[in-house]
Amino acid sequence: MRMSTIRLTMAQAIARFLTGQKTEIDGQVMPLFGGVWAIFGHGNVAGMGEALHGVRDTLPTFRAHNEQGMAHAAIAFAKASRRRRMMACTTSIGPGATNMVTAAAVAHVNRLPVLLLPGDVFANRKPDPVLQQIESFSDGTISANDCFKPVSRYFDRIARPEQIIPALQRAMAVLTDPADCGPVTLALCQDTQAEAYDYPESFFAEKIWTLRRIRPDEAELAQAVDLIRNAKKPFIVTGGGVLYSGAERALAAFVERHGLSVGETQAGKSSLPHDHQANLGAVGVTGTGAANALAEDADVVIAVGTRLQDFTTGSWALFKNQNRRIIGLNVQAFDATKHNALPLVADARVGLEELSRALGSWKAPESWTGKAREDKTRWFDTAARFTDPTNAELPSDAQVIGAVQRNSQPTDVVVCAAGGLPGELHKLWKASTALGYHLEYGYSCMGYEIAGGLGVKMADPSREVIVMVGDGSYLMMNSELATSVMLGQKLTVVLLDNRGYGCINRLQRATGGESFNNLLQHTNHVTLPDIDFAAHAASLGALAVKVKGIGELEDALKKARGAERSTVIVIDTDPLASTDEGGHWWDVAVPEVSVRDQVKAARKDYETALAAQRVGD
Ligand SMILES: Cc1ncc(C[n+]2csc(CCOP(=O)(O)OP(=O)(O)O)c2C)c(N)n1
Ligand SMILES: [Mg+2]
Repeated sequence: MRMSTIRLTMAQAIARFLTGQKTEIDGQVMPLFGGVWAIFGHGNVAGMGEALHGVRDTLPTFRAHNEQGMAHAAIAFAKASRRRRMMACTTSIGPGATNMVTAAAVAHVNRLPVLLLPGDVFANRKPDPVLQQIESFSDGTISANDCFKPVSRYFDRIARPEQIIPALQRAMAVLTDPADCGPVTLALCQDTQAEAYDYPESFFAEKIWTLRRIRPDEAELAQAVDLIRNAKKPFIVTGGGVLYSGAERALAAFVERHGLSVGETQAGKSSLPHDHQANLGAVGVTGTGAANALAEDADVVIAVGTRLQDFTTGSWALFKNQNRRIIGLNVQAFDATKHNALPLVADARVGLEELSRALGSWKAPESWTGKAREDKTRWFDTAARFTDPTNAELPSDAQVIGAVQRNSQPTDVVVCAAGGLPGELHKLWKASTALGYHLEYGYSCMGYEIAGGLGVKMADPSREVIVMVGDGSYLMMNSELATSVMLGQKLTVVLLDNRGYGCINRLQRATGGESFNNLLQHTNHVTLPDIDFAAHAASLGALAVKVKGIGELEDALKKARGAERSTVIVIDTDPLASTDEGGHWWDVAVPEVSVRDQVKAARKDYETALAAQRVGD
């Protein structure tokens, strides 16, 4: 019997294949791909453009203004969907494609799924060099899209239409695998997109993807249980993997039953409500005094679903107890074995449930648990000093955060990525519900904020999305604000204008440097910029207002909540203030020789601090 086939172009085959991919969430089957972001040009308009038009009723196409921005939106959509839904992005060849490389790195670092479909040069090479084609003098297989290779979990170049069959199957394997999850790039040669092939019908059959929950290995589980049972000072670090696994309830049950306390990474924040007694808040460089006090002393650190990046580990100087061991509960062995950790390779939810079953009625010592609770109460009092209302003309970031918090609902989502705000939010923001705190702090990519906020809103339009962004990040990328207005996806953007790169200026000072090239006043300039951000935002179609002080900010936030359209609230802030309670040393290399005395002094302090850094254990 002959296999039944359908004759399609390669691009039509991709579009059709994507419509067949489904996901099951809470018993409900829905499209796995929430849509395709597209900016057309040569290299995708004729091929992918025609194909996407053909499926527009089942797989919507969204037009953005910047390829990096649209990919940020796609990535944020996936993060806010706990990686259970995702989006694809298609670009023209050359600059359209390479504009997306930074976003690919964002998805790579944060382990988030996104399907990138940049156009590529002609497979037949006949018109070479086409407009925007780079030319290697030594390698005929290289195109600009090779830039995606180090920042993709899977990369392929499609030069024949039938190659899309194994390539898409491999793509799906990576996009839906909890351990290998990340960006997939399929570079689509322009002529091949338009070439037809007799594809087997079976290739387009509906496929329902469910979350694969890896169960722990028995020997690893037994070792982990043994270690925890003998712990006197156990401590949990909760990362993004807890949210991607939907393990919040399992985590709460685990800590309640065994009397444990939790410190949250940026990606893991909101996996327990802020007022859960076991939740000590942020841990690490931007951690709370309460979480860091325990982390420093802990003898067993149970690291759940975290990459243990330097902000979490205080550049590996935070966990000071000389006898401490780490248990790496992670779906990915690469993460589970970091720093000589005892690996417990498993899905977070299943791993916590099985650990708990095996631990039985074991509980952490009362004295240790009680200390944590006291530390937490003290920290909340300390934090309030920084977030309480003020009449100051130039409020601090923390005071703005306090105002936003007072005017938010438990289901709101706060979105941020770079600048001084992420550290302040990590320490001070009180997240009540899972996914209510959306920080891109793996790549901390300036420009993610507004575009990311758009993706978060599209993932769950029922939640209010509050984007907090610095003037620097806003200037770097704001164009998807216009897209949010165009799509009717309302955002509230709070823009903190401290007239420059405030956090880097502070870091520069802390490492002995002179204020130089960060705040606008310290730059080479003929005219000191005085940017009217409200006018700028209004020109993109948003509602916009400039407020003076915290009182006016609170009024504007109330108004923004009732608004239908994206609203930008601009407030001038103090570039020098930050929350100096809590926190931990961070390894930033200070020059060994310098003519500046301040640098010499900073170097001395740096060398002292380095002594506490643990190498490999
Ligand atoms: C794309 C990108 N470029 C550079 C950096 C390094 N960087 C981190 S924060 C920052 C300044 C951010 O300025 P702003 O958004 O105004 O926030 P502020 O520091 O003033 O709070 C810079 C340059 C980065 N994270 N991302
Ligand atoms: Mg700034």
